[in-house]
Amino acid sequence: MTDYDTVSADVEHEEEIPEDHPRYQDLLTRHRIETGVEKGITHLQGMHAEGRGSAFDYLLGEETIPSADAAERAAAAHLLLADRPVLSINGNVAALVPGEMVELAAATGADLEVNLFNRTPERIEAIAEHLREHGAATVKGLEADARIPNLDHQRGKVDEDGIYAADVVLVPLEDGDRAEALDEMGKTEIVIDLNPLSRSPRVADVPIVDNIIRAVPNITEHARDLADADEDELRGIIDDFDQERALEEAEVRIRNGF
Ligand code: PTJ
Repeated sequence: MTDYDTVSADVEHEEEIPEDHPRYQDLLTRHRIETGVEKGITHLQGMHAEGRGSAFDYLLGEETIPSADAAERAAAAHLLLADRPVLSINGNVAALVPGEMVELAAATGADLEVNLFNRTPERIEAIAEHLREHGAATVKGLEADARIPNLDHQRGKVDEDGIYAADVVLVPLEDGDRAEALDEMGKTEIVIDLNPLSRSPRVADVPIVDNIIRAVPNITEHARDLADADEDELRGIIDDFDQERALEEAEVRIRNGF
């Protein structure tokens, strides 16, 4: 028996998970989602979503593959060039990377907006408060004074001066219907999703097939690196990025392991 066998799935604090555990990232992710559910931030369905993601991440080797890194650099370029960039936050995102999303917003001048598939006033407020505790000065999504066209009432609720007016939107772990509806609104969409066959990354201008816990800090790092880049350089990075190829490379890696 290794020491790892003594690591329980229901540790109380994430610091108890040994960082050298071979499945450290998976245990950490699972723990954060469970805590999110307990706090009323994450919906129970978020656990199913996490399980699906975890299986794909295992097949990817739990690492950022080169095509995902290129997508993360293109995402940073889009966010820096945008007039009104918005980072969309759901219950899984809030549980997994609250502070990291606040940092990305600061590095790119983006707004944070809570946008839920299973929308209730209690969850919206709990997530907004959680983000504030992690340093967010302003959180959008509470007004909900506009609607995404062609999406049913609850799921289509957005802020008029947030996602509705945004030119570039980062939508991690997104439901396919909403990703399609945002695409139809003409938004430049950046999607983080570990399943390259899912509808959301397939409609995205920039599909990022990577675990959100690696992807978001890496986009921030690229954004900081590109902070002094001029418009031509940023446009060059965007033009060089090939979304079809990124999806294909992720699928090949998942199917073949190389
Ligand atoms: O908080 P709410 O009410 O807005 O609900 C959020 C969930 C995630 C429950 C809802 O949007 C949903 O049901 O999403 P889906 O349709 O299950 O899609 C989630 C996608 O995210 C799946 O394709 C997963 O593979 C992927 N995924 C899950 N965990 C991660 C992930 N991708 C990147 N990083 C992860 N950690």
